[in-house]
Amino acid sequence: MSTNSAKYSAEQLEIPKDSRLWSPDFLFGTATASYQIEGAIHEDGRIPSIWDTYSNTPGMVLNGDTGEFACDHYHRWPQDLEIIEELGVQAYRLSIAWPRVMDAKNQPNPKGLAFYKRLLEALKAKGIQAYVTLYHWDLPQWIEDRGGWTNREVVYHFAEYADLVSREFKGLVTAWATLNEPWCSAFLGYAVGRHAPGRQNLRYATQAMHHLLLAHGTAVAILRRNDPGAQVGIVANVGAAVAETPSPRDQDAAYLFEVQHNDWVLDPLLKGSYPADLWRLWPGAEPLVLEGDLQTIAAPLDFLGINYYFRTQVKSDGRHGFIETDMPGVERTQMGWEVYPQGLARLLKGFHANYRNLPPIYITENGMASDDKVVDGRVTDPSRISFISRHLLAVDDAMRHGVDIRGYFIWSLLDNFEWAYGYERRFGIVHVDYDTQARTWKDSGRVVQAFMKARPSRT
Ligand code: IFM
Repeated sequence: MSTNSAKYSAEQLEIPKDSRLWSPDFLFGTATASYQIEGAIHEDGRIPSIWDTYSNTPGMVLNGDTGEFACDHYHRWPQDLEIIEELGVQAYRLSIAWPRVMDAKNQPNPKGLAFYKRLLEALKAKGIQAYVTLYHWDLPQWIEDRGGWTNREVVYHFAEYADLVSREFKGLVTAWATLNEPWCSAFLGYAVGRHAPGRQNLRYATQAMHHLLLAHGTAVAILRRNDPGAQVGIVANVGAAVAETPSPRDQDAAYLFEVQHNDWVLDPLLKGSYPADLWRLWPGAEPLVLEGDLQTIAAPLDFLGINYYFRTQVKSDGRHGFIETDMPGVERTQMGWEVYPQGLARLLKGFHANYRNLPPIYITENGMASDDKVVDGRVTDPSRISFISRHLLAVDDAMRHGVDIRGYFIWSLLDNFEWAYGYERRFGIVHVDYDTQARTWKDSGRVVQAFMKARPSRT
């Protein structure tokens, strides 16, 4: 039995009283993704995804972990939704597993669709808004066998998928995000092979990015047509860089890092062109772009989701690129990532200044991993409370400088399958014991709950 008598209060987040974060119009939520939590990979007609293949390939994922069981959310979702309700946040960001809702001929799988229908209806009944991502990295393996994101044909398959789910779930979704973090899908998946499908060719990566963005733009029109009451957007991960020295070459290296991580995705979406400096970094790696593609990609958005985690120090590689360098002594998370909330504020202000048509922003992911343990029914995670607090202050800072930010989602609701790092890295505000599937609230979850309780409710 727990002897946890700790007290939690909203003040622990140290949000100034005049901050918009206190307003009930500012949306708070928490986020997950299908492959990271669902498990049940062989049930109800789900077909294999690239992450099943990748994680079952020896040496690809730490400790040989796979998403086979994960948090068993496929069976335990009612309990998990109760946790979200108890947390008191207004929104839940989840993703649909394409290989669960369509078969290997890209035809509907009624059982898979029924799972998400039940879940979305239960969220609605609880008054929790659903922010739904179509693609959070679990590409059906049969599509990868035909070239995956490097084959333009994937755009048509994705369009069919977007059409199906937006017809099926019309009216249950507040906001659709087409893709989560296309940079990771393209660069980590196709250039460096640290994510599924584990390919290693820069030219594949740039072509994959082009098809990801084209699939996004194509889906935007479909989602709007099928579910006109929902918002439509996309989620991008962004990175902040700092140069190791003030030398012009190192400064340029830091600039190129951000071109590669941020502008590669945001420029086509918001300006309708790829950043010219990307080809200075990667000469000759331009994708094949057909007439009209960039116009499709730059379809107007209702919102832009921004995921931010850390800053990276770089220096010139002596040629036309950059290399990452160590920053001894800085505060880091269990991932080894630097804790640097100022980077989030700087990037948001920069996007606001650089993109004329920047849509309203949601911070769709922010959070940290720590090696959390349950001791006497309690998980003490002061570093996560401080992390969330400082990043909320960065959001507040950006809003005070005119950036239109509408909400903030904590990554993640639960500890889960952290891709190449398996189950060792714990991002949840709720702890998961993978042997028993017991959920234990961490102190951070309780503090967020206290903050939500202390906010005035909308009248
Ligand atoms: O767990 C991931 C998530 O799937 C995508 N954004 C980053 C998180 C932490 O690495």
